[in-house]
Amino acid sequence: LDRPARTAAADLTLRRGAARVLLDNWTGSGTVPSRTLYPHQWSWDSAFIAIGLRHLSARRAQRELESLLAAQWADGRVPHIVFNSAVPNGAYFPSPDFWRSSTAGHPAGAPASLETSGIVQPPVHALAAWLVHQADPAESRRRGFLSRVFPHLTAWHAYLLGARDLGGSGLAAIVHPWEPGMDNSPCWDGPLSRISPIDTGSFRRADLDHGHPADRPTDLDYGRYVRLAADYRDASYDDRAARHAFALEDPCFNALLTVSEHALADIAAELGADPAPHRARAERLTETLVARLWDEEAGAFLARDLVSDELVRERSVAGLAPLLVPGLPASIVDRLVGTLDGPGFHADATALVPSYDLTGPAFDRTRYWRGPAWFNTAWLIERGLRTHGRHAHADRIRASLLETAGGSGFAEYVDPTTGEGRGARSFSWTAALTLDLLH
Ligand code: 9YW
Repeated sequence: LDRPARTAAADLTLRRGAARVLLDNWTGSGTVPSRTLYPHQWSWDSAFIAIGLRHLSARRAQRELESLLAAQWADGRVPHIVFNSAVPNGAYFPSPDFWRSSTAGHPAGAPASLETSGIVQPPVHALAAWLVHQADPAESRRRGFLSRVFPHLTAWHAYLLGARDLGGSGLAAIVHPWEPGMDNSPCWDGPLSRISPIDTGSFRRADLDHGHPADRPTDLDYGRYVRLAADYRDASYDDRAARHAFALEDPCFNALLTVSEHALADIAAELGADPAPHRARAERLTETLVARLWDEEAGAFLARDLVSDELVRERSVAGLAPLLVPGLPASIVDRLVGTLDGPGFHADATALVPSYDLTGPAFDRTRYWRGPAWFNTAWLIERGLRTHGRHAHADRIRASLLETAGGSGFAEYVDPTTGEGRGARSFSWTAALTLDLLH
């Protein structure tokens, strides 16, 4: 990975290319992850997109987060998809007529004026809001950005640590494989095997119009995803009434919640409010994350299955993401860095981190979250390494991310065994996080 330093001209070309993707994927109030595959607004995509967009237009980055938070439900949940009503129903499955958010009249209180999904994605939003503010504090204060988003963000975290603390441990649980943002990760294979799939003839997979079947989740996966989502919907998205046959504490989801809670403390201080409760909560989350999900033998954090109350013995990039957490014990940081450098996660062809253990039984170099390396997780690990002063290691990931993003036309993800781009191109978070690392 000893490559010549990048030139200023190469950086300029890359910056222009990334900006082009974000301009093309902007809809007027938010950004689609991909014009073809994902033509609506996705929750954690928007947070990553705002983090890059702030370098082009702080105002547009603010609007990205504001439009997402405008779809927040009364119970505090931020939906994983906000549907664009101008896009035909068949362009993405499951569509609004599946989720029925605006018509259900359920206790969770979805907005009546727009259509959303009923599940969530990882809480990167407070971190994104704080970074967006910092890009242009004067513009942020002029628009009252932080004071407007702060109540939404605190309600979001209260939902996750209230209704979604299904294990009663102080961590948030995910109730669907789409919620951690890594839908077909091998970590869910065991817990999902208990779910009887809905007949795949009863719905049409729009994703296969754009993605290659070998790169995408299988029909069996989809049958189970649809079953779980339909059951949750039929329980009116009420976390107390729902049976939740699939419920896990995911390390990446909870690490992002912890980092975002630290961001809420920073935001509170900026607004003249008391940061202490947020700081204390972030510290409690850190301790609980370690106590519940750290596994010394694996050298990684593992997901905890709340149905069996056992750790899922599969290593994925989600278990390395807690490197982001500032207060992590030094011995755990050392172990995580060792795991990143070891045979499971060190790929010769790219410094981007594979989504799943290269030596694991389910490793598949092309199938979505079962091996391919993703740009958003590379950005998280890069940031985590810097958080703990591992700058040389972070520099290698940064260089690889920039080179691969530009060389692949801002691909959705990368084959870690060849470094080749796969999936959709002109993918928004790839472009956004490229811009962020160029700054
Ligand atoms: C889906 C939009 C989303 C990402 C997820 C990724 C995929 C599948 O696409 O989700 O249909 O929602 O797994 O992380 O947010 O880019």
